[in-house]
Amino acid sequence: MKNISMIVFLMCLLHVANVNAETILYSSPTSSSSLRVRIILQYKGIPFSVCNVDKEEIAGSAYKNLNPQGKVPTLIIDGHVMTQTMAIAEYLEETRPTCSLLPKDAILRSRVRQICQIIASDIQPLQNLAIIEHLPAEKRCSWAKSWIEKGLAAIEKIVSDTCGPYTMGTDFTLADVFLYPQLRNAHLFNVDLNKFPSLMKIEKNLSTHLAITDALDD
Ligand SMILES: N[C@@H](CCC(=O)N[C@@H](CS)C(=O)NCC(=O)O)C(=O)O
Repeated sequence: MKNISMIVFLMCLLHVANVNAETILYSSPTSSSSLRVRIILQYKGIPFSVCNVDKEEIAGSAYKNLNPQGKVPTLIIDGHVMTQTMAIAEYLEETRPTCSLLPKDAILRSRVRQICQIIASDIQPLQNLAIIEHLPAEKRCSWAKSWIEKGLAAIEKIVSDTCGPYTMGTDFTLADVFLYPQLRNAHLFNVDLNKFPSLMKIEKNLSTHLAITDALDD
């Protein structure tokens, strides 16, 4: 792992010198939020290196200098430190518009953001391990499963009139980027995806998408 204190020091120097630096993603192999950013970086062909941080490192003060919330992912790019996957996704979309992940149509763009928000704001936080650890052990799985099912049921309805191979038809979008990692978590918590036929079909297509297979290997 790269030394986090050293990275923070270098970031300060680079910020002062306004110099572009290596792109580094602080990530965790089990984190669905980290996987979202790995997929985007792969899809847009942005070279990056991954620093996997474990639970203790995430909670440590050196890492919190990078990410004050003590969460993954954290992206270091263009000499800046970025956190929160939606903010990172929007920044990458604005600064690297080729291989766009947002539809040109405003309504579809709003649908994409709707799905991303359902996942990032209303599903993932409620099944984040750091949160469910506050529940008695025997209740954790059913709690996470129930919130994932509620969120996926809404997304299944939303995509009913747009879905093709992917959530918005033939184009791979941020909605797919956010959906795939969430479906991976759904499996972990024994959610029966047969209840969501569109999402099952989309997941099958996403599982062979190069950006996703490469991101899973990072
Ligand atoms: N809304 C944040 C969520 C980040 C998040 O919850 N990350 C999880 C892993 S998927 C984490 O770091 N959990 C550790 C903790 O919450 O202490 C984002 O989109 O980046």
